[in-house]
Amino acid sequence: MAKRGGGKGKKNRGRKVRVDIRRNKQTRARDQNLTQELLNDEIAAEDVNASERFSGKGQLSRRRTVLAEDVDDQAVRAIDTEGTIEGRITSFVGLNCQVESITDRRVYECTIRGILRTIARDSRNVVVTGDRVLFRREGDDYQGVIERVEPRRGVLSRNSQGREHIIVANIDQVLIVASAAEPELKTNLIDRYLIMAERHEIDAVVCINKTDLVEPAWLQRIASVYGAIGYPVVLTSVETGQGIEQLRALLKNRQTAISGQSGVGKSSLLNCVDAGLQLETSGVSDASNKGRHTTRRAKLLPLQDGGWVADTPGIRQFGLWDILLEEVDGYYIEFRPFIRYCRFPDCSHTHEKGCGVKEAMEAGMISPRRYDSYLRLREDDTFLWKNPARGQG
Ligand SMILES: Nc1nc2c(ncn2[C@@H]2O[C@H](COP(=O)(O)OP(=O)(O)O)[C@@H](O)[C@H]2O)c(=O)[nH]1
Ligand SMILES: [Mg+2]
Ligand SMILES: [Zn+2]
Repeated sequence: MAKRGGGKGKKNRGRKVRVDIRRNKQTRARDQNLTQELLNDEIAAEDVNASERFSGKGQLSRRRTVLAEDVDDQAVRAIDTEGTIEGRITSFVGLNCQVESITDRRVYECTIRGILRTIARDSRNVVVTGDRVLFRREGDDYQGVIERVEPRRGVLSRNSQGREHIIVANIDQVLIVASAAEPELKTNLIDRYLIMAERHEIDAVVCINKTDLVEPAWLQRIASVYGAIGYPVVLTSVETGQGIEQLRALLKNRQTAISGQSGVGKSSLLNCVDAGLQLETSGVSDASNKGRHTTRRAKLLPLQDGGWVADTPGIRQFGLWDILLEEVDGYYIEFRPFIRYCRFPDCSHTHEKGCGVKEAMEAGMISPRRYDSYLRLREDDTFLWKNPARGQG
């Protein structure tokens, strides 16, 4: 980590940062600040000429002082911000990004400053959908170059061949869409999305669509489980219009990632919320794109009333990034108050005697359905990715 420079400088003023220059990508720790890594890499890239970089000389390690500045208490590349525009990445078209200007919502076609690409620790995460960036207008029309990526928060990522792939950044909330029927209601899937949201510390809203196809009392019972835990629940139907107004209010002025199985009605719902979107429905585009590269990239759709929605890939392609088996109990948020009553500190809440979670379930304080979902999750290893860097063998 960077050391703070002398305390004299005012906040957000340039400061000197001493950093290690290292090119060994294998040894990076998970918790290291991404931006700081970017900075480290940038110095390395500036320091090493091209022939060295491609000669495969292996690890390079030395120290150097560079200029950085603080944004939200994170160090970012110091640039001359004069003449730059604040924007938000809404999508990728080939190698170009579409960037929506924050001030006037105009869309610019931007390339990425070469240095940002060269330095990237992981070429897939240089710039991601949802990123806040500073870009400079260049050329005619609405074209520009991205100069800097601001620190990310609320990141959704997945495991792709053992490495983190960020799907979308700066998400305020995840809207988890399920359908009451056709396809049948899969609450275990809702639970998995909830775990993902908890892991990434992003708010979650549960939406159960196609209420017109089922008996209301049955659905109420299931939905109330999530309401009782503390998640907002909205029951919707594109057919009857139920819940659409409520959904529209939930999405307004927020950056929302939409998750859920193909065919549950995500596109139909969004079309109802904002008629300007005109998304393809019938789950056709989801199905035909399965496994294609394009589906990995989320796209931000600006809403007329303010805010954005990001369509994200289905959970089957969505190996959860970096969740350990022994952490899962904490992501079932209603288990948390009871874990401390377990007799064994490493209680798995499956077979142990004196288990606080099981006792709470038996006393009616935890839903048996949620407890069962927890058990099933523990059995399904494929769902969890074991990060070797965190000592899981
Ligand atoms: N009965 C009923 N069908 C719906 C509802 N919402 C969507 N559908 C249908 O479900 C199918 C899949 O919808 P789509 O929006 O493409 O789902 P997506 O794959 O999640 O985007 C389409 O045939 C829709 O007409 C609803 O509320 N009720
Ligand atoms: Mg769709
Ligand atoms: Zn226990």
